[in-house]
Amino acid sequence: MQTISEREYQSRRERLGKKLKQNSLALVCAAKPKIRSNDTEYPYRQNSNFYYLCGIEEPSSALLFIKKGKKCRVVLFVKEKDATFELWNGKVTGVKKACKRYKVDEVCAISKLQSRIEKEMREINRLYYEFADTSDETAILRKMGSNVYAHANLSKMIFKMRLYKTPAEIELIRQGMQITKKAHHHAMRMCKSGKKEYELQAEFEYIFTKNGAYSDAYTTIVAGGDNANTLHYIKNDKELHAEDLVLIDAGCEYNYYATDITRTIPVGGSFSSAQKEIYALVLHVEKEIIAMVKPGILRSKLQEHAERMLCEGMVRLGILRGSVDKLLKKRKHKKYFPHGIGHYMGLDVHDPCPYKTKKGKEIPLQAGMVLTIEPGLYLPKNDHSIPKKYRGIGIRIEDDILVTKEGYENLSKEILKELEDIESLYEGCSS
Ligand SMILES: [Mn+2]
Repeated sequence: MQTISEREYQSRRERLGKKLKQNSLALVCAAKPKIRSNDTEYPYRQNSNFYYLCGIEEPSSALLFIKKGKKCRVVLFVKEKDATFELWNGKVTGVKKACKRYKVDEVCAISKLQSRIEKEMREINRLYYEFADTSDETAILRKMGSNVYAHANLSKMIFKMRLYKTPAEIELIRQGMQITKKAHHHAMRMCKSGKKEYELQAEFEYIFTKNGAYSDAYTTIVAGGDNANTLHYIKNDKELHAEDLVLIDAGCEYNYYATDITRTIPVGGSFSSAQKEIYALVLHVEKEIIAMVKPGILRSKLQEHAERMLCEGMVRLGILRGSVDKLLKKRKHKKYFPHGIGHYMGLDVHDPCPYKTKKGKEIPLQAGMVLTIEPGLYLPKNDHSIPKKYRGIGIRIEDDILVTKEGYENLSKEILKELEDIESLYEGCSS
């Protein structure tokens, strides 16, 4: 299994250190465990920014950057060895081992963080930390620095670094994609009239876990028929009907990297002619937009073009009436395609990297970025302005695209989406 090398984490920390102003402190902390109820916790998930800088999965850890003049020192704080804690919760790395394992300037016990910050702040006049961070460690820093120093939101600086994926990161996304592919194809085979949506959800969770994916990258959406017209439908508790489509938006998180794939398939194994018409339109638009991806292009151009093509298609099918230009101007098409054409993806499924510069200028796509392309059409059952045969159809098709120097690479191209391929997958499976 490929992971990110210690050398790569070190170079990320060095790059961040160079961005900090002189005489400053920057603190990035591990995520705080979250209580589910009483004394049970949600499964722990590391803070993506902290993980990006060191790959450490343990809570109660922190990175302190101390920049004096041009020199930046990185101190790692970890939980100290504690036999009682470890009896219940498993081994922790501890200071001694962390010293050997991580290429930082110094390793200290997390219990020493406060006194260390106090000491360093005698000479420091600028603080960087993640403004939204709720960890106890950041709370210490925030409290000590209140009113006295210049503050800056460290999150944004790290988000900017995360915009461009390295070959090692892309490799992890590729590995995760193999698992997500397996799960989607498995679900296509298991899909059957009379099953509950959550039964298909369970197939995804089974394949993800069985193949070593940490979890899903977001809550799986299994939306049969008209449920697909609720964009974030996650109840997944209804029965699937042979005559309906089912929209499945699901991707695993593998080694902290997300995948995000949507396929819409016929429950009964074949598309009706009305379903085919909508599907063919969405698929055509998806492919056209993917083909436009290349360095220099603006995401807003992709959005605009997708909206125009979907609007033209809807006029052709009689879903919208009037001139395409006028409909676009009045935003009439947004009723049936209300969302964005895609988003960045990485350590977070919606990677929070910047879409605009500080001055508000849109950032064009560049090699190394990863984004989803996901057009959809959502035609609610109770919308009587739509021709009857289309009512209750909701279709989205979503792939994950790497921007390359030459143009793009579709990282999920192996996950079936052609009408005939999906239908023949059912034929190949008799159960
Ligand atoms: Mn998505």
